[in-house]
Amino acid sequence: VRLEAVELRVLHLPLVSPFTTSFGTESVREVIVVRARTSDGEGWGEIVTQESPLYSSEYTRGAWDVANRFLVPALLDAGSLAPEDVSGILAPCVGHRMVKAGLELAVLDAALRAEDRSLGAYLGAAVDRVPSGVSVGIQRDPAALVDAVGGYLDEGYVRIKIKIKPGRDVADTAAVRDAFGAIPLQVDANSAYTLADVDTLAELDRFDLLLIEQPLQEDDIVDHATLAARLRTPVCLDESIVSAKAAADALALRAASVINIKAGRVGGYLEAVRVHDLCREAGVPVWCGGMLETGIGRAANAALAALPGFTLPGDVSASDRFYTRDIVTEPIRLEDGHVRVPTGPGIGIEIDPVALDDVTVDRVELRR
Ligand code: OSB
Ligand code: MG
Repeated sequence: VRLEAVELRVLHLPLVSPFTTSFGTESVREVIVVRARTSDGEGWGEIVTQESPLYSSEYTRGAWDVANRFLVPALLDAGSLAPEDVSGILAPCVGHRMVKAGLELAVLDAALRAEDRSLGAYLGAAVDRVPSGVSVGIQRDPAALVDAVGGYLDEGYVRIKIKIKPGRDVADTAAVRDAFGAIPLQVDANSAYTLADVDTLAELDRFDLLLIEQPLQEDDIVDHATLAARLRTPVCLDESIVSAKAAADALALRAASVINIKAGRVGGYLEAVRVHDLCREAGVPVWCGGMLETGIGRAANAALAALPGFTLPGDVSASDRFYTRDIVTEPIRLEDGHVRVPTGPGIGIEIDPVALDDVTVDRVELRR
């Protein structure tokens, strides 16, 4: 496609309830959406950075700056390009993977729409719907957590993930196990522990968890291997897996036996497929993570999660898990514990222009 212009918008989407993790609480999702205008039509992408650099070094205003000053100009200068060219064009800029992922997705959406081909078909989706898990934030106390989890189970979510942090781990997990029995359950620490906490983390072994996600810091690969050897609960990496290379290294070092794949964190859906492929080759299960996406990223995640190596339910929940009003005309819905893989051209969503304008707080258009 020939890229003519790129529109970027910062959105502020109110959350249905505050979302608390070991690194902080979010009440409004600040996110960037990308509209690529090409000679063959337009395409949409989402840059999944958060307002503050707490989960990752990336954050929305930094993403806005690097997109405006470096990454979008590089793409506009390239002239004619295929989606597969985007990562190479952007590679001279170090890092900023979430920004690169959002830009690549917008170009990919435009190109696939022009071909009347769905993202799922392009990526290699093997199923028409994916099982839907939900990520539940830290609540006021374990009783409130049990209430929240019960609500999601009533809605039909097939797997529960609870956020933990030091002091809110064993008791919270025990409360959920006691209340609901043998449900598929996993925990996510978002890097809140160190190797000194191994005894506490080993206490979680008795709960038969599917996995513990990212107990240690992003760059603690060797420490994760040490920890994994001490736990019965499988260790899954999220923050640490920033590329297919990082995934290969983590597997080689036995730092993880499960991997969470997020397209934003690894620099795009094409790199995400490479992570999937190498894990599948190695017999390592993967699942699709989430970043409180709007309908754009949520629909794209459903397509990715439909690849055959995604053998565990992902954090691909319905739009109404986080938002009362999505920016797409058909919000992602939970149906019998599953989310449908879109079949329309490109990502398979249509933007609701009024809903989009209502949550837009900043807008810019860059032209060639
Ligand atoms: O660690 O998986 C995570 C949200 C923001 C940043 C990091 C994470 C999360 C979630 C929510 O757990 C996943 C979702 O979008 O449902
Ligand atoms: Mg995580």
